[in-house]
Amino acid sequence: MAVEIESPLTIALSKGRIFKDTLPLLKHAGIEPLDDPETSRKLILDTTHPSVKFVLIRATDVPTYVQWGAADIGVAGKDVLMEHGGEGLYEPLDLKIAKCRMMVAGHADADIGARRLRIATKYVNTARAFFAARGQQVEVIKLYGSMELAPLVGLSEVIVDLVESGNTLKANGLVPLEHMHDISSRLVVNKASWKMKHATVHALVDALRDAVGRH
Ligand code: PRT
Ligand code: MG
Repeated sequence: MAVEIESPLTIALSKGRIFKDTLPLLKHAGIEPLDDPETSRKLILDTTHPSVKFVLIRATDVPTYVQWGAADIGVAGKDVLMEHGGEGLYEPLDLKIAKCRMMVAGHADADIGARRLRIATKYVNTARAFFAARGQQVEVIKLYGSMELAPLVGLSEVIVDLVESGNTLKANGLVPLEHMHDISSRLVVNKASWKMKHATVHALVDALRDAVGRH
């Protein structure tokens, strides 16, 4: 089901699991990269389609590139999209890849209902919104990585993080305490591109929807 491309398209992807899992879906739409991003140092990859390019960026930067129109389309985790806020983006398709759960985690005896519960996370907006929705006052501490360390050294009582197998929590003596959100990766489209490149974008969304259904 090769897509008819009438307008040039830039697609923002992050290396690692999102790239790996998006590739077969894009292949179904007739689009394949000409370089392997794991071995190439290029940040812009040509594809089998002369007017389609991939830009390789940090997972958390994907919504920003698409919001500002530096990429027409991108693939980003729902965790990243919730934290970004989704301004300037349409989110037409759940690609059902890179699935995990966003959870509150900590020591098994942590009191998650405590007044002014201290939470360490890179998802500060999402964590604040979650606890505000049930009227619980919390203190949120922004971290950029290795959240599991925070309860071990007393930086926070709990963390908000992504959990897949649970092995990372377990290895650090922590347990999941509460499920917050199911996470998967979504196709996002710049709002102007959605209108100006209507035929091409819609053809690609349709082809990817078809690919998701088959995978
Ligand atoms: O790694 P980098 O700092 O460059 O950025 P990133 O971590 O945002 O990117 P990447 O590629 O690691 O993740 C991209 C997206 O994959 C995330 O935004 C999620 O939507 C999705 N995803 C799915 C995950 C996981 N599963 C996952 N398990 N992202 C991260 N993890 C981490 C989690 O943070 C924790 O440290 O894996 C660990 C837990 O895994 P388990 O299996 O031990 O539970
Ligand atoms: Mg990572």
